Amino acid sequence: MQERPVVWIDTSVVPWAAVWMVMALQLAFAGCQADGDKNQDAVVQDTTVQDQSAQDQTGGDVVELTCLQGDSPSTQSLDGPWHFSLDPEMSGEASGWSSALQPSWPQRMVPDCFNTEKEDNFFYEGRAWYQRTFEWSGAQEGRVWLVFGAVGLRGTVWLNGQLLGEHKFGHTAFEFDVTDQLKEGTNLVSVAVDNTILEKAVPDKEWNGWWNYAGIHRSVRLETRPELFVKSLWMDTKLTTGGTWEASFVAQVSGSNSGEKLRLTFQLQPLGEGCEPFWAAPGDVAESNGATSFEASASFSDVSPWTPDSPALYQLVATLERDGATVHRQAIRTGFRHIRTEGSQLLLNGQPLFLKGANRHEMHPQYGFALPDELQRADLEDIKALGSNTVRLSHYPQSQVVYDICDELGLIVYTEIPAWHTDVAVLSDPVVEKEWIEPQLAEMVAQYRHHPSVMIWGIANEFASDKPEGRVFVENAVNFLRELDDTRLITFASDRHVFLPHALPDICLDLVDIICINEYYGWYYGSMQSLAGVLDALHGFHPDKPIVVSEFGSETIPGLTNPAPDDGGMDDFSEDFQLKFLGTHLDQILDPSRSAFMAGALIWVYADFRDPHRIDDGRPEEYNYINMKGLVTMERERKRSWELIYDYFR
Ligand code: ADA
Repeated sequence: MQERPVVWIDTSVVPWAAVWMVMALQLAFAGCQADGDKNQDAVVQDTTVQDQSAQDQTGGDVVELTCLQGDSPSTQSLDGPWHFSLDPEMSGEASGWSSALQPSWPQRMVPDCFNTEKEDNFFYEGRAWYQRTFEWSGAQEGRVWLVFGAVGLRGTVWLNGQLLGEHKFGHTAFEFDVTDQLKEGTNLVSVAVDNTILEKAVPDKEWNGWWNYAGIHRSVRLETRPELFVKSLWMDTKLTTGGTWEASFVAQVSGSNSGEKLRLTFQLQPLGEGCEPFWAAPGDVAESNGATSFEASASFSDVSPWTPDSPALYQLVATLERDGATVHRQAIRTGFRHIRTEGSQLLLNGQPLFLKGANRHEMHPQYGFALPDELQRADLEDIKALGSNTVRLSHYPQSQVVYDICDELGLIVYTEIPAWHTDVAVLSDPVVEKEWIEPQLAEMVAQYRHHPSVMIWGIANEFASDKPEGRVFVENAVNFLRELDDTRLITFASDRHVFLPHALPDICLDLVDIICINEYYGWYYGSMQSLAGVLDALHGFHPDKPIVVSEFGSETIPGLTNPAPDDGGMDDFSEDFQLKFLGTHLDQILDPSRSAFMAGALIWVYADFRDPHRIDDGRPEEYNYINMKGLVTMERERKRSWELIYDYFR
């Protein structure tokens, strides 16, 4: 994207009402301190904002808007060639790889997953190293941050031989203040990546739900920011019964401030042409656990709501001033929307809502997790083209660009942490709670709460929610999450329903806002016709909760036919069986007799993906290690079921 010069107009000089605000992209972060604290995690909000170049006050041309993609005047990308080596002996540190460049190593292009092809490390589990040098001019105002979009499963980072720290979660961003470690001239950054699956962690040894891709799989960059900057910014909105919108604004400030007078102004404006601010207010200082934040609230009556059919976006700007001078300006795109339940009804902006869509892994056979933006967009546009209004980003937080695109397209997002089949003894362990569950929930909320499309937080996927330890986990996780954000729905995807209609094993469903069940009646168990009784019985156990079928699907080899698929049996890989399976399930879910409590149908899964436990289940060998329940293949070729879903969803 052609970078545009950003022209600043200081609002303290020109009456700001006449001023077109110029937006520069600033990434908002809270940094990992450079003290090498191994468990110190960054909390990052990576925003993409519109560059609203100033309109010439003499009535000159109105500059068209461009959307900056992660670049800011002070960004230096570190994407591209990095030296790479496996480290199966775990001897890299002892061999000095953290502090000395190994120029003989081959290079790989970052963002990268190093184990995507069968001939290279496909099954590798262990440590690997990426290294590169970069030049630093030395000139900088403020602090310099080294930012990673994501490293999976875990990453440890050194700069010029100094340990910066470790980030233990594979699908969220993290960063380090490296101002004091940088040197003028050539610098060496070294990253040890580790995809060893751990016993007491999230995910744990029970995890085998998708390929254990590993690498520096999202962008790396240096960011220069003021000493004091707005690290996160968001707007929460509620629709009153009177039809007005009550909005609350929060801007969290990071960095050192020796007591000077700070002032922060919030400003709201439409996106696109004529984006004149229509509201502004000073923030009130609120100190919360040591961090300085500014808050404001206001009511609006003539704004356009964000809905899947009309995802109206606005620009929220926070201008931070110290002693009267502007020190930092942060901007995000936001929207007016309100998600809530009323008994067994799900409501969006006061209107009944039925979530229709698919689950989507951020995976591709060629790129692993490191999909280029155009492929991210292609997936989401195809899901939207189905007639979907929702996407469940299974089973981990995905790249920021995915949520940006959902904001734009009008796809409601259900996003979750990767607690997939995690042993309930692990989930209910207080150490795991503090080291793995709460930090991942906190990073997910901090980094994604500013997106209007995000409406549902998921705390886990298929665990022993029929056991007391499962209830301990859910209670703690829901309470922790609610403290961070009480404006969104909280849930988990349950598979403890299979004994319905006679009994409901799950003992945790009363703790969440909506009930989500992953069900495969007619594939793994039972008959596809038995879903109706299950849904009615589940409603009988929890009459006050909306019910969503968060997963349903069957393995399907494109082109395989069966003229007479029966009602069950997980050995029928034909497209005809998938058509019958999906159609039968949707007929029962969408039956008008259930419209008072059925609130969603999310197909498992949008695209086929690599899955280590798909083997020896009757499939032809060439389809080993592929979860084929997709509506499209791994290469995104549509199966016949795509049209079927299009007809149902339209
Ligand atoms: C579970 C799980 C999914 C996938 C699915 C399947 O519901 O949540 O990740 O593994 O089963 O394909 O069987």
